[in-house]
Amino acid sequence: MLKIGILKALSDQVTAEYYSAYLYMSMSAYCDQAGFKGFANWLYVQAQEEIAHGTHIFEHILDRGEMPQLGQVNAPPLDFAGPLEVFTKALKHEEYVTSLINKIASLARDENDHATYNFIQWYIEEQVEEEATASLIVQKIKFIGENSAMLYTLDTEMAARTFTDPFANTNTDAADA
Ligand code: OFO
Repeated sequence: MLKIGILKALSDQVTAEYYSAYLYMSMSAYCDQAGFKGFANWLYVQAQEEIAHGTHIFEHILDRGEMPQLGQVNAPPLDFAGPLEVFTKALKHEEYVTSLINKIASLARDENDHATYNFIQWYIEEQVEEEATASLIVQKIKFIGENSAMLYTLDTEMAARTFTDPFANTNTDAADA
């Protein structure tokens, strides 16, 4: 059982995580078409992570015996002015997601929902990493400036990222449980 406010907040977070995936897919598509295949890869992997984040919350709601209240996933922006704008927007987005996660933690604490409070701690840690990573990439791109050789090197480095399911060992198939 979940209190109605917590069910709503967790459900909204599923939608927010899927929007994050959509946003990163759009950014990935833009970078791909602009010739930045490494950035495109990094962002596509990020989109896969966001789907995993959303799905894990979805499963948690099911595990608590509730029906996830799935909302509409809005369309992401389709055009960007270059890698710097992409990653600046990614950082801003992650700061916004952090605020959403923090609200869930505060609500769970206020409602004495220890299970949700415990569950959301992983996301609090994750957001620290998400913001730090996006911030570092913004810094690097700013440092590179107009140097296309260095930008090419960074793009090549970003091609190395691969997807690992962060919940590979923890997911339960709630539908079969
Ligand atoms: Fe789900 O961490 Fe980014 O948004």
